Amino acid sequence: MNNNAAGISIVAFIIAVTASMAYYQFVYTKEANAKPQLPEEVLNPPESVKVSIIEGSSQPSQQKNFEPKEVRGSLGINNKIVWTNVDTTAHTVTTDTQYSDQISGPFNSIESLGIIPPQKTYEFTFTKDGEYAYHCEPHPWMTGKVIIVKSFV
Ligand SMILES: [Cu+2]
Repeated sequence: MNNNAAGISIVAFIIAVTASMAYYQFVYTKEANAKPQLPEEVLNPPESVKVSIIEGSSQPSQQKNFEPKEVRGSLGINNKIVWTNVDTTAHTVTTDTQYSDQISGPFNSIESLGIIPPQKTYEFTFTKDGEYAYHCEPHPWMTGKVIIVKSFV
């Protein structure tokens, strides 16, 4: 091997190493960061907040439907919301904004269990703070909001 060929192969080697490091940084670390590492108490909060879908909710004249209309939860404490359908009609809990949680997936009962039959519950764990407006798909006058805040413990 003459000096020229040796020089070219060293350059080729350096390019190959640089390319694989760039690949590692871009592709591998991007994938590793895709699913965030979250505290166990955020993934499985010790408490939950309860919302009732009250009797008569399928009637537009019933002003109360999701009760309470607005609920608040703290990350790591009670960022899980449980809706119980105590009406005699099936309902849904469906995001107004196509919101999909980084861990729990789409905020929409239709995605996980379909409609919520009478006496059944739907639960959703929000792993990020924010305001989440929702409604009932068959009865769009039924609206509610979940507010999730960071806990400062
Ligand atoms: Cu409904």
